[in-house]
Amino acid sequence: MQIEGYKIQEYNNDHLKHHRHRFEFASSLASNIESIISKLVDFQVAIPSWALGAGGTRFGRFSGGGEPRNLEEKIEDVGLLHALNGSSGAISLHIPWDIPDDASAIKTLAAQLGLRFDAVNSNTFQDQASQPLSYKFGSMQHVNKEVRKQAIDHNIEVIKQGKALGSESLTVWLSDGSSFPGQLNFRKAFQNTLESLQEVYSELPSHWKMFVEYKAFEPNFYSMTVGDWGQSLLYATKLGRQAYTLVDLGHHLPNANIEQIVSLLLMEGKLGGFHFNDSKYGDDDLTVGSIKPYQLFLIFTELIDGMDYRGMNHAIDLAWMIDASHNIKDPLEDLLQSVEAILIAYTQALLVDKKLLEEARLNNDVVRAQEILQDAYRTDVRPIIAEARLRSGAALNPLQFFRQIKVREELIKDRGSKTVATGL
Ligand code: LRH
Ligand code: MN
Repeated sequence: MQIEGYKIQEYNNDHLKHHRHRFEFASSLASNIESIISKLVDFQVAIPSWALGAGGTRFGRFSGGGEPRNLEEKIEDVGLLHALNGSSGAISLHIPWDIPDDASAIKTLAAQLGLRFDAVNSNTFQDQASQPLSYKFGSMQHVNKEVRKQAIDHNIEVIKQGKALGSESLTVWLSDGSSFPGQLNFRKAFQNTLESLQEVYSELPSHWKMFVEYKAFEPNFYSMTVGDWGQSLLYATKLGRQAYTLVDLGHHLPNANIEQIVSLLLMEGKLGGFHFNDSKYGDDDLTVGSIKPYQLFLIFTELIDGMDYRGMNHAIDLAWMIDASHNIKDPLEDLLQSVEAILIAYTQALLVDKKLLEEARLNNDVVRAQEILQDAYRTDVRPIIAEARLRSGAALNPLQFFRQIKVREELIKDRGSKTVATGL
């Protein structure tokens, strides 16, 4: 399903007067409104190919119908999101869930929809039917060299797939670890994993990045072999300049100070990117900003501070990706809400008066520092984001327009109510 540009224009025209009124006020709150809007227009979030259908848990999966049946339809759905919000201009594929039959045809289709390919993801956390050796006891950490070689070969194959699509980065998330004390020699598991990652790293094209994604627990529940930011940083540092850590917001132990982790990883020049989502307990993969929007704002304040400290380009020097699972919401509506929450946190953080904040810190004026932060956080920046969308030809309110033109109903008519997308 494609949305004609003129339909979006018509919708925007019907809502222009109301928007102008709200934008006029919002823009009066920011001294640097034009630079904020151009940053928003450039800021693109990658959509995970594995989250375009309903997600589930071991207890159940409830499909809403009209799910993409193949990679082409997944790319069409991301194209639809991008037409609606102008900020979803990339897709992140998971191999083997999304192996293209014809990479150049897929690349052309994506380009026609204004999409590029962000990081490709390997998968050594499931046994594929054709796979000779099992990953039951891990992949790159495995005591058996043949299993490690199988995982290495898979990651090298994923790089090959990515190159054919124009991707320039590989995300390695390893489910490796142990579930019982005594099960694993932690040192050997680390050394096997590092040695295996080094073999994959040596196959990276010179301009590619490798993202080492850490996770505190699940599917192992005693130790994870890439269990926290420190371990991921150790791997990325030992691997070399093309290796970085990847921060999935749901992969931390309760109450971890993620904004401090982000600040230090940026300081070290070893932060590669994000998997945005939200959670209350574990790796819940909920809608971004739906549970802890203030934490997301604080993370973006550290991101902007750290990226400006290093002279990094906000739009392209980090990988902005969503990694969520839609158990009860419409996947496309959930993704529209997530992209909006990311842009809101980014815009609020851009409103923080960094000079005044630093002054308050130097005077140990804790109250003033909090007031400066929360003044920005308590600013309704949605009209500013809507203005950025208006200027990039997208819909003033993507979710409202998505429902108004009955996208899900159309997709169910086209694809049926029982289709199931590959993914989690
Ligand atoms: C692991 C993870 C990883 C993906 C998977 C779909 O929890 O976050 O990024 O490979 O989800
Ligand atoms: Mn992730």
